Amino acid sequence: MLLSLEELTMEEHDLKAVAGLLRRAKRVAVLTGSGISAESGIPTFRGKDGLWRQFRAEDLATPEAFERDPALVWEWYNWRRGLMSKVEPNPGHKVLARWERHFSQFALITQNIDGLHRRAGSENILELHGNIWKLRCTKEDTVMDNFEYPLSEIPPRCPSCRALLRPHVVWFGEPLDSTNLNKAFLLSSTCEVLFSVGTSALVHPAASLPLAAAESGAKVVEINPDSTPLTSYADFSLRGKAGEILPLIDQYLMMAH
Ligand code: BV8
Repeated sequence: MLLSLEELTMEEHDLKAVAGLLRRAKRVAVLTGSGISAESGIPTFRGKDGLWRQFRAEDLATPEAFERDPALVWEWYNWRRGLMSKVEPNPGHKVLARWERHFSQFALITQNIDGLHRRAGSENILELHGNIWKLRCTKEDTVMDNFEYPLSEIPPRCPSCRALLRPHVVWFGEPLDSTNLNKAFLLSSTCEVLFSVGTSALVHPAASLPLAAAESGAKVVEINPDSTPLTSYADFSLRGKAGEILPLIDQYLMMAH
């Protein structure tokens, strides 16, 4: 998409203004959604390629779907694991990993379960919706790492009690871990700048975090090629791809140092 000179100037002005905010900030929070992994090659939920066979995420990422047909749900997660095991973190993930070491207080809060932030070098990550590389016993509630792809058994069973294992993720209709959620709201309400990157801002309660930041007086920066319900609340709405915009902001930020 070619920007006109005027749009480019405006865009550059916003990028420099955001870098200026960051230069003065000590407490920065970032909320990411599936859009930050799009340039790595992972389809977003609501984009044109968000379908799997004829299903939508909302059809499969539910306890009812798992109850009804655990093998089908596991085939979807196994397919997604296959995708995620073949892709790499992109420049957007890598900038956020660097910012974790650059700012004195930096919070990375993600809705994504793909593990790409950790592979990019981020260490302190709040995974609000869990992680596709962890399984949980449906009987004992024990959580175990499992990086195996493809899974040797579908649906996988607990090595100790043989009960069904489920993905250690939060499905629609399931509550988020309250400790994680409370921490995410505290970090969002006490930061000076909050970025909302690659999320359609439709899934709650994560979508309320940027609003909590705005209400607490933080500056909110949205990075998304499209507008979202958050756009009208954001101080800056940078229309573009996370893998391109985050490195540009980072360049302006580093120029001043
Ligand atoms: C709960 C894990 C309560 C699983 C996920 C009506 C109104 C409000 C809320 C509800 C409602 N009806 C139901 C609800 C609640 C529901 C909800 O919000 N539903 C939505 C659909 C309306 N929420 C829940 O059920 C939550 N739990 O509320 O519990 C409760 C309390 C007590 C007791 C019992 C229950 C649980 C929600 C968690 C669901 N799990 N994932 C898995 O992944 O398999 S959500 C799933 O969606 C992913 O985590 C994903 O990250 C997340 C959000 O979607 P996005 O990340 O935003 O992805 P999306 O495709 O939508 O958007 C991508 C964006 O990126 C787009 O804007 C696009 O333009 C942009 N983009 C594209 N390319 C790029 C880009 N941006 C930047 N760069 C690019 N290159």
